[in-house]
Amino acid sequence: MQTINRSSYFIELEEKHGAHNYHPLPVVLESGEGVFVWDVEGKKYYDFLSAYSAVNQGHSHPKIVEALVNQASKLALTSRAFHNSKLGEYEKKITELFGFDKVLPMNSGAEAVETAVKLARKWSYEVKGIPENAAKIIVCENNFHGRTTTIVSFSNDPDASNNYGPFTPGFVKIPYNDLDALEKILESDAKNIAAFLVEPIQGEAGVYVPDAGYLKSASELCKKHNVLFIADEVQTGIARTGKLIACHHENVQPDILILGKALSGGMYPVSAVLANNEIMNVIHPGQHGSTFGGNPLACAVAMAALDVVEEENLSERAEELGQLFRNEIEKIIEKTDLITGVRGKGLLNAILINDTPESSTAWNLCLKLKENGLLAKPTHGNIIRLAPPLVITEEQILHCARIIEETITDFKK
Ligand code: IF1
Repeated sequence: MQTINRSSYFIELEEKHGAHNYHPLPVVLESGEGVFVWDVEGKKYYDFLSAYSAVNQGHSHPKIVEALVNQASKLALTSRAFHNSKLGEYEKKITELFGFDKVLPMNSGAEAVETAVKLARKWSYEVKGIPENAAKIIVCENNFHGRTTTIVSFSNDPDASNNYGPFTPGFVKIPYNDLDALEKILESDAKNIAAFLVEPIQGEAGVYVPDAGYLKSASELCKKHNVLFIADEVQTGIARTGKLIACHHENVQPDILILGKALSGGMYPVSAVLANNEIMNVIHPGQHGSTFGGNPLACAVAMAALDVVEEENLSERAEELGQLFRNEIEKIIEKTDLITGVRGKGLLNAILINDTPESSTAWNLCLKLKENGLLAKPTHGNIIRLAPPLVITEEQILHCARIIEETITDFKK
């Protein structure tokens, strides 16, 4: 096959045989290592999306690949009808690392969010004493927690929810980063409120970092009103923002912690819900689970992925290199009117493009970045998320800043 046609060959196959539920950048990736990916023509790119922060440890990290291959060649799946020799070791490791009594292992992030919703509701009826079916969960405007019917029931993004009704009741939306709104609803209706579900940074909404102290004050308000504080750290967790979880920037320990994505280093779907016994012990045998949840392969991969976070000091790296990256982008902003700002924490950042969300400017800039060897994708029109694997080096950060600067300098709207 002629190399020039390989990309179009693979894209046409997806177009013809696959559901059109995505609009990918026109690039077909075939291999990856660390911060780099290669397309089917052999072109090399810096990956500045990291599969939406699932590949924090870098593509195909040798330690994680080895754990995957070794376990897969021994025992991949038993179902929870039987015990297995990896689950208990994994549960001990993850509960001690994140500081909780227990973990409920699932697979996708959305499954973990659904698990947290069910757990909070069940706790609110059986421990807090809310009348059955009366429990409410507070969520934030512009949230993204996954794509199941219940989760999109509390989304205000029409693309996520249109024509997927009827929706699951029992959710109340308040503005993000608004303590007054949270206090007001808690003071008026705490007796019927099970939990407050929040992203420590709103990723999909455009990497919105809340005011300093927001998470701390919100968790204190919840404690005051006997309402569970649930942190969805699927995207912000696992060292991405410069701490093991973003809540640790404010010394907040959530009542329920939701993890996913980089919990496996992007090697295998692994998610988790962590909580202490008062909450987790409301679940009894047969009341929740999934075929693959806690399978030995997932456990072996996740243990290796967590080892890499610790052994390679990924939290500290994200903190230092994220600051360096934002400083470099700020210098670029001084020289161009195409970018109006940069925001983020650790190595979860985004640049704001000086055009309307409806414009194709951000998309066209990403196409030019692709030509120059850097892959990124807009979120919500005029915002481009920039989130490389946390194994990136200082030299590579500086190189990427130069690629971004050159692309912007040459860019014509
Ligand atoms: C896609 C977005 C990001 C998440 C948070 C739960 C989940 C996600 C905070 C669900 C998943 C993914 C979904 C993925 C793209 C990506 C995404 F653009 F969709 F919104 F990151 F911002 N909580 N986010 O960010 O986890 O079920 O996907 O494992 O749907 O294309 P999941």
